[in-house]
Amino acid sequence: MSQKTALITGATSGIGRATAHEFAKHGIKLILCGRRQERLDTIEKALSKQTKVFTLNFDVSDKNAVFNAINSLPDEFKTIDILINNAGNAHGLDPIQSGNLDDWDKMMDINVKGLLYVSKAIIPNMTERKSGHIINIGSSAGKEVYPNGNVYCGSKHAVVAITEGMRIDLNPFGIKVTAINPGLVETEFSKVRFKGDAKADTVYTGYKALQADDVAEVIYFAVSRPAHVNLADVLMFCTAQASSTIVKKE
Ligand code: NDP
Ligand code: 8X3
Repeated sequence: MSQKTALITGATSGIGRATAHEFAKHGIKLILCGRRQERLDTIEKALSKQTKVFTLNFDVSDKNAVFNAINSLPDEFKTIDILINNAGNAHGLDPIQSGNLDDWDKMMDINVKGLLYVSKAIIPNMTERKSGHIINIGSSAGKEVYPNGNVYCGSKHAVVAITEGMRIDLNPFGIKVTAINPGLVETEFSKVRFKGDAKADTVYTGYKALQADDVAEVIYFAVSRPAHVNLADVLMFCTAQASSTIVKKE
């Protein structure tokens, strides 16, 4: 693949960080985004040995911050070939009747509206060039609702629907749009969901969950297909997982 430029949101941890490493191995130029500056600095330092790296610190749910950050890109990084809309998290795991409004706002603002803002800032350059690949990180929770997952599952169902809508609308421009939907992946996801509670430690015990690298490899596979091939939608589980609620534990 000739040298392309990818922008990855949520590159400071988990799937996004693993994808940055995977892309760097293949010489893809990187724009790495997140809110934790020290982590952006560390990853930039590590990956700059392999490829050109630029970092952007912004909150995807802050509309103005998104547009200011993307408009501030230096010329060398302005042409984005690959957009990985990955930033997101679950906040809480509560029945709908006792769910927390702030948690709901965060999930909708980050997982859904944040993905839209970043896409809106980047798509015009892709349509102008009639080229590009957008990968949205959905979830098995975007395919199947599980108990107490209500709003997180709703946000990921929205990601899957928006991905389909993007694929239809961007079809005349030859832009590829892909949804990668993992099941349980051992990242900081549960630490965020349970806000530091010890419950997070039990989520990935008793079986081998997907690792962030496993997902990153599939993302690279998707972006490295020939021009006429688009992986539209991928659902991936660890072997122990059969559905959102069925996980074979030791
Ligand atoms: P992590 O918590 O490890 O990483 C989340 C990333 O998102 C971090 O880099 C974080 O960076 C960034 N992020 C969170 N909120 C914001 C925000 N408001 N603005 C900008 N960046 C933000 O989780 P994962 O790697 O697991 O999650 C990545 C994606 O994968 C999410 O969309 C998640 O829903 C999805 N997913 C996760 C699964 C899992 O089981 N782990 C399974 C299926 C899908 P920072 O804090 O520096 O801003
Ligand atoms: C993350 C996987 O099962 O916690 O999207 O919803 S799950």
